[in-house]
Amino acid sequence: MNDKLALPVGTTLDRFIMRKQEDFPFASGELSQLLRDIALAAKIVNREINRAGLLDISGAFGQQNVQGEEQQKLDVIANIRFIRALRNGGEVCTIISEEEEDLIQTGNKKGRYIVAMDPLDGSSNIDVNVSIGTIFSIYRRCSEVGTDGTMEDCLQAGTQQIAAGYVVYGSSTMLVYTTGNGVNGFTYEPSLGEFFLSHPNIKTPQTGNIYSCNEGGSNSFPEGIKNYINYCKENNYSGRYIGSLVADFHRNLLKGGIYIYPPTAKAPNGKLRLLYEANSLAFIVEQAGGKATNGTQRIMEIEPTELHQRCPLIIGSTEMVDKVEGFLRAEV
Ligand code: AHM
Ligand code: MG
Repeated sequence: MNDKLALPVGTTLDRFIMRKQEDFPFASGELSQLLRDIALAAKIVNREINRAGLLDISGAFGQQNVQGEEQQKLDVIANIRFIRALRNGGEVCTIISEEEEDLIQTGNKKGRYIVAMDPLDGSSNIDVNVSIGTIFSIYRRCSEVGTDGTMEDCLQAGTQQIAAGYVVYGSSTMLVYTTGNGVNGFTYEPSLGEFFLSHPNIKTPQTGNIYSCNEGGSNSFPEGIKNYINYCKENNYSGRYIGSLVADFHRNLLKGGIYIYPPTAKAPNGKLRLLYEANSLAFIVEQAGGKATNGTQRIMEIEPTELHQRCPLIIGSTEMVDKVEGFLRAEV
């Protein structure tokens, strides 16, 4: 990042986005507006989450999402809020959401962007007051402006992302995003209703001593992963697993560590979704100096074939991800 782009801690997200925009005088400003729309939806969802206990709106809604998992009420609310914000903003022609089987046309045929999102990830944690998150990726459409977005627009490889980010609703709420020029994190100040730059130019440590995976499924992990986990134990690493991808990823990004969701007997392609979980976090981790792979291939180079496709995910500090790949290679 050059100095011109460095803004002081405490800068509001709006000002930050505006100042970045000034560095690109020929850009239309639509991406800046889109990022603001996402931040607005995040504030609304944050409010809903904070009210969830009080208003008793958490708990099962009696529907299942496209993966056959029970949808929580807050998932539904977050989905509606994000879609509404993106539709009202006008920059997005088509949305892919974890909560909806088909792509969603916003009706904004002039919109130049596609958004892929998991509006509320970590749904099993909603009822128990544990951190949850929103994950998003932004792509430029390849189809002609003036029409609905197409499946081809939606099935672009992660390398084509022009922005990606997440919101973690935790002990404080943070929005972390990249537009391909480093990663910046903003902390929400609820009494002012603003996100403030708190983590400028995030760089993840090259190595660490935290490993995060659901070891309950380890009997059916690939041998290379089992061996890596043994290696972590032999070296007294810390096992940390919240079961909320955003929260696990965020901790490891700041402290150094690795998150692993391998293929298992229950989930032969892993559990996580390529388009709105793996790719988004892969773009962020790479921008922060880390690495993301499915074991054999860079996540962002996987060519998607389906909207809700899953992939194994090994993501975090570069040296740790390299180590896992080494163990996996030794397996064959
Ligand atoms: P979700 O999108 O249905 O919430 O599932 C994704 C979540 C991730 O946040 C988390 O890392 C993972 O599922 C946990 O899965 P498991 O319970 O199998 O460990
Ligand atoms: Mg999810």
